[in-house]
Amino acid sequence: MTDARDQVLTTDYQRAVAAWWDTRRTDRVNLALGEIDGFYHHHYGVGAVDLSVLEGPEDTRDERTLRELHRLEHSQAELLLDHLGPVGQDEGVLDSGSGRGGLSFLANQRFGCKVDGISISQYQVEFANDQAARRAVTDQVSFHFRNMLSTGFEDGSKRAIWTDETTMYVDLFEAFAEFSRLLPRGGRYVCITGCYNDSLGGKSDAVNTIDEHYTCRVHPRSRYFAALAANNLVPVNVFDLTDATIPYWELRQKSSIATGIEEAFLTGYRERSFQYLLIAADKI
Ligand code: GPP
Ligand code: MG
Repeated sequence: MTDARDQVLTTDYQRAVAAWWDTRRTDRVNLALGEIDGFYHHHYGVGAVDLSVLEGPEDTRDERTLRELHRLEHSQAELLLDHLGPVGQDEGVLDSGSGRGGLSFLANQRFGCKVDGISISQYQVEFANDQAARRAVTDQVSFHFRNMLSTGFEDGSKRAIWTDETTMYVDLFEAFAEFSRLLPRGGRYVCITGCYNDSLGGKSDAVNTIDEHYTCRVHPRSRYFAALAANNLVPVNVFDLTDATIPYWELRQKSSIATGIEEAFLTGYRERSFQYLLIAADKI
C-alpha cells in the first residue's frame, strides 16, 4: 500500500528535497520580508538598489534595508508576470514550485485568473493555502501537494506555467515534457533560473557551494535550451539578469537577514560562472 506521500515523492532525492523545505520553517530571510506586506516569496531580487536606505538613522537602517530587498523581490515577480500575459480571467495558470505562494497571489491580482500552485513540501502547501484563506481567495488560488514531473492536471489545461527558481531541483527534460503536455498550442512558459555558464566549462566552486547550501543541482545553461527544444517549447525571449540581480545580493550581504550564501552568489555572478536568466517560451 502506498500513501499519498509515496505517490508524490518517488525518489530518494525528491524525499530529501521535500524534507529540506518541510523543516525550513524559521527562515528569517523569507519570513521577515514576507511579514512586511503578506507576500511570502522564495526567489531573489532584481533592479537598482536605492542606496539611500543605508543612510539616515542607524536604528532603522536594517528595517529600511529589508523593505528594499522585498521591493526588489517584488520587481523580480512583476518582471516574470510581464512575460506571462495575456491571461484571461477564465483561464488557468500553474505556479510550478509555488513555495509560500507570494507569486501566485500576485498573478491572481494582476490577471484575475485561476492559479494552481504545486509543491513537494507539505509544509509550504499548508502555509500557502492558509494565506489564500486569509485573503479569501480559496476559490481562485489553491495549492496542492504534487510533483511538477507528474502534476495530474489535464492535457492543455494551463494557459501559462512558470517556474521561479525551482528547476534546479528537477530533470529539465522530464519537467518540460510535463509542461508541454499541460500547455495548449500558443501557451506560454516562463522560467527564471540560476544556471551555470557552460561556455566557460564545468561547475565552478561557487556553484557547487550553492548546490550544497540548497540541496539543489544547478543545470548548465545549454541544457535549458536542449530540453525546451526537445519538448516543442520555443523561446521567444531570453534575458540575462545577472547584472540586474548583483545589487540585490550586495545589499542582502549588508542586512541582518544574510544567510552566508551571499558571497557564493556574488562570486559566481561576478566571474560569470553562474548566470541568472529569464526565458519565455511558447508551446508549438
Ligand atoms: C530561493 O529560495 C531559491 C532557491 C532556494 C532555489 C535555488 C535557486 C538558485 C538560483 C540556485 P529562498 O528564497 O528560500 O532562498 P533564501 O532563503 O536564501 O532567500
Ligand atoms: Mg528568499
